[in-house]
Amino acid sequence: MAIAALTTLVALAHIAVAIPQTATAASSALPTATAVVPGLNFVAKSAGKLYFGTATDNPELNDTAYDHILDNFLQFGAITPANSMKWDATEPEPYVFTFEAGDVIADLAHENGMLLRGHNCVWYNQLPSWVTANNYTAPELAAIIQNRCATLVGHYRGQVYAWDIINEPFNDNGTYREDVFYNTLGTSYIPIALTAARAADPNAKLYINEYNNEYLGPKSTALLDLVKELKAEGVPIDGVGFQCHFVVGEVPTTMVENFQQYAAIGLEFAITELDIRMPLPATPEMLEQQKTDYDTVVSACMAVPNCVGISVWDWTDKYSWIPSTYPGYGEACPWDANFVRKPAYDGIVIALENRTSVL
Ligand code: 9MR
Repeated sequence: MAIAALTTLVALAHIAVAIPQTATAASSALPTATAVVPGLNFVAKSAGKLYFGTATDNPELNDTAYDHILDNFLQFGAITPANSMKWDATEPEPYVFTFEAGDVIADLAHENGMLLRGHNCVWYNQLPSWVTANNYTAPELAAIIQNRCATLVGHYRGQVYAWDIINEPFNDNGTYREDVFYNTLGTSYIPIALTAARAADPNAKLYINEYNNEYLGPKSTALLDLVKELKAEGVPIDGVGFQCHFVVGEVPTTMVENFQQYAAIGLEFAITELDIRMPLPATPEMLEQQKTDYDTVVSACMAVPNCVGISVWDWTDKYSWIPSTYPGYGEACPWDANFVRKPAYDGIVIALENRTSVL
């Protein structure tokens, strides 16, 4: 970071410290956060991590109260577009690319001095129908993947810290997901995508991003084996993403041991999509458990130096994907729908501060 930017950060931090947090919408009896810190990214960076970040999405940016918090580098040092760099958003027709919405997020990251996490290049979901409907041959689909990764990653060359090049390639039992890519090309689609991405932006870290790989089990083993194989074959791969979409009270217990296996092969990794949902309505007890659970997950990242950063899958319940996907569940984020910090916020701070002598 440039010295000027760091000086500004420290100056802002002191201002922020001087102003105690007030809960603006504490009309309910539910507990709120009490930590008085400059922000999550500030604390994460002070603890030696590269960033504390968040996903965001273009429609949310019309909400000025939302923007006010999102744009605060003391809170968030990395941004991931939740939807606007996906295949359906960026290549709606074969070999025709649209980057307007993705550019808005890239510009936002740049203007705020935040890192950008690219998400994503190859995924079975949010695929435009042309990819699956045309019965492409293996050489045709290989060319489509190669061109997509080259064009997408090339468009954002120099702007992205890390790209989720491959998203969710495995089933929970450790077998490969039988999507159009695997069914047409076997596992060869993975090196095709990674190699094209490396050529398109040699400085971007290339990640494989997964869920249910956070704990010891067949899915994590399969991913670890894949990464070892890619490295042995000289295929570019820099990192693994652990999404961490969890349920309150059900956070896995083998995260640290699992993470250490990835560190042992020299890989960096990140918590890429953290949220911890609960059955609604929220109770003080569940919010307390959620605080413990956020602490547990962030502590697992703190315990292994190769864990470079943590991103939440949006910071506020107002825009969380959970209620529409898991009816009856919600309240998964560290800020509530009124932008009031929840006990979960304290859980994150406690985890980050336990390892630092700076603050
Ligand atoms: O947050 C995204 C949501 O707005 C979309 O409707 C959803 C559709 O697939 O994708 C969400 O993001 C997903 C991410 O890209 C990959 N991991 C799981 C995330 C939550 O579904």
